[in-house]
Amino acid sequence: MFRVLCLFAAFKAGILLDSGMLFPQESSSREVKELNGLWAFRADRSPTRNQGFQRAWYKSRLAETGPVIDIPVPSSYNDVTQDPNLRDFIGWVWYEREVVVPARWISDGKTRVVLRVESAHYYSIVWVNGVKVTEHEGGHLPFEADIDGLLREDPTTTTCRITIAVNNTLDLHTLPPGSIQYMKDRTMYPEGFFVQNTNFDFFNYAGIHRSVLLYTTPKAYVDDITVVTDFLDSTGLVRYNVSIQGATLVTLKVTLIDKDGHCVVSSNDTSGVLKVVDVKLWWPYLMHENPGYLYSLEVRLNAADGTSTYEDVYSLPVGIRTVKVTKNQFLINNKPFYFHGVNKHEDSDIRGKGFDWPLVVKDFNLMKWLGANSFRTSHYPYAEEILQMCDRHGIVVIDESPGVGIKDIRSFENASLTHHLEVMDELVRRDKNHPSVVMWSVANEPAAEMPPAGFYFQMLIKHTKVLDPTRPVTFITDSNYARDKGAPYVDVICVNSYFSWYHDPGHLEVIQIQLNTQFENWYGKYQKPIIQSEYGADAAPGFHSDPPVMFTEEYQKLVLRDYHSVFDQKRKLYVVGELIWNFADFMTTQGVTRMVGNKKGIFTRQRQPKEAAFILKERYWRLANETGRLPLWTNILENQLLKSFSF
Ligand code: GCB
Repeated sequence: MFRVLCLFAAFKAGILLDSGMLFPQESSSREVKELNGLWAFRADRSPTRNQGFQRAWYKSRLAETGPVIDIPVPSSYNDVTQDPNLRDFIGWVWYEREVVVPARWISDGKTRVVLRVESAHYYSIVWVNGVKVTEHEGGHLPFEADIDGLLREDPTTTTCRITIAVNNTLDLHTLPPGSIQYMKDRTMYPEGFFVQNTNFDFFNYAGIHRSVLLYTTPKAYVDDITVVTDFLDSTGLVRYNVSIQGATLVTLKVTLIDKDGHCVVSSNDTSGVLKVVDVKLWWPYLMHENPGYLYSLEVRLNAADGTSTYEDVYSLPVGIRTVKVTKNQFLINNKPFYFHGVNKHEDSDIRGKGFDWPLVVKDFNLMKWLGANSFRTSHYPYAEEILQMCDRHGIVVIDESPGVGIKDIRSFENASLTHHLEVMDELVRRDKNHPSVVMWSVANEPAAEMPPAGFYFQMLIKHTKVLDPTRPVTFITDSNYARDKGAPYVDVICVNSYFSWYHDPGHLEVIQIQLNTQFENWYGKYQKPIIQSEYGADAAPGFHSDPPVMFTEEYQKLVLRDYHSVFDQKRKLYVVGELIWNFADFMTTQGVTRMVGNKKGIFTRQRQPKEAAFILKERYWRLANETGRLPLWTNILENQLLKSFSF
């Protein structure tokens, strides 16, 4: 009973945004039309970047107001042409695509048509047939507009022209923050010269990074579903809440279906608790023989108004699992979970941050090869398709907001905090139902020592816990424990450190002592579980030296080895995870500390292993053997692997 009450408490908190953001899905009542492919494109190169608005480029076909080029969607625009000015462009760019809308979507009067952009970086304005339908701030989360009303204004035309203007400029109150600096000294800089300054270490790729699509629902539809799960002995508990739009008089049927398609339990209420006998829990990869078990929650709605009847069907994948934190453990399904994983970026050659299925699948195969059971979405929310893969494969996720590089005191002002809270609303609204997401990270390495940081993080973390009281919240720190204003409010301490790299470069002999001190200080002060959320060293692939020097593959390996020996002592006490920086090399802005990007990947940007990858692979499989239960096929592989290493 107590557990059920807790589940109810979680629900009362709810989500503050007033509409849902369910992933678009085809069903007997819904259609999806992807608008990916080539779009017409023009960067507004006028000195003010404002010509597109002055001349209303959205009012007619883009090709009629000037030259256009082909740009693929999804993709960053930066690396697909030979034009250095487009790679480094700052300001508004314009995308346009015409689409034929099936006539029945408009003629039947019963269909809702939604235009959805999965992500466009950073600020977007959207027009349909020259009429503004929405705008959105933030580069990593989806936004939508209902457009059927507009389409019905002229039912004779089924072609609709979608224009999206996207601006990548970052200022002190955007997330991530940045600033524009104008260089006015004409003896040194050309007319109109300015730069975008940022305090984060990845290239500010821009454009429409994920799918754009049209989807339909009936006018009366399932707007949102929230599930929170628990279990008691062998009975699973799925507390659900369905919110409906477009009708008040509805009948509803909610059915939980297992992997074999059998109905497990059903209900006719819009909210309640489903009891699942002989529950199959959702387990992480390498913690159980059968990881990532998903049920499906089918919600079937029937509604009627004076003239029409409506039926809507939506199926939500549901993993039944719990997450808890004690003072020195991270528990999944009440069992200690040790994160042995990676930090990633959405980043690859040519595509930049553009979503790409072959890349996603390759990365999952590499993570599984490595024996990684988890990753952090450093430093922004990733595509929802990636979280769906995590749900299915049992890869555990620390889901991070784009709060990276908050270093200027003005970025702690109210305008920033308000936006940061909104971003957390959007993030939790999108990702709340993914069993793979086990913790929210509200920011990475903010200037936690600045006076306003305490209030800022207290607000942010409190707000996130109200949005979702069922998951722990953290923020990632690189500052000294004594200066860190956020630590008192987080559930898990996540620390980044680069001993023998940014501190005492070249001195491997400091790693063990400094890392030991780091852990003892943090745990001594806060008695909370600790994750080493970043550590690593750059290695230019193919660079070798013995004795090792920085930037060689040997040096990277030795840094890992020394960190690992301390992790092995502390993981028996209170360290609950280690995430290497980084899974793969990635692009950064140009600068003297970066040689064609950040080279701390254990894989190259083309996803080939450096020597360090093999060190990590050996370690992660050994950890999995100690802490988890491997699937049958991995035992066979593991035996082969053990034979090839001498411990
Ligand atoms: C960090 C940052 C990450 C950087 C990394 C590095 O602490 O969180 O964004 O890329 O260090 O390699 O410097």
